[in-house]
Amino acid sequence: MKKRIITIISMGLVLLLAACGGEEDINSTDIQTGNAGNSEANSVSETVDLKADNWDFDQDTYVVSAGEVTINLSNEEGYHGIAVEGTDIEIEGDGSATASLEPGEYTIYCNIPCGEGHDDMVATLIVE
Ligand SMILES: [Cu+2]
Repeated sequence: MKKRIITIISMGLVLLLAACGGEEDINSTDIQTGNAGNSEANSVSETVDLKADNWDFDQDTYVVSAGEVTINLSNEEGYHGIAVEGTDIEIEGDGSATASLEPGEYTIYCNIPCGEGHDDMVATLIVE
């Protein structure tokens, strides 16, 4: 009789341990879900403030991280626009545009014939 009781108790312990193991699996799944959430938070959108005058942009080079990039254009003198070569970004006058950009070097140029210095209105957008 005693041997049977011991066998039943030890089987019960095995079941308890198995149940504990199951809970650990659930916890590790939660941690993985948490990591997935963090990686989404890393893809933060970038903003570039670009100013134009006759006939130049305020910087020769603008640097952003790859992903969602928003460009804000403001005209400080004259009436200019921008287009970023190889992307959907196009702004005429003051405004903003957003595009998802892959790493690389893009040319920013004025897309409005704005006078004698129009051809000089070129800058570089570096996406890292
Ligand atoms: Cu122009």
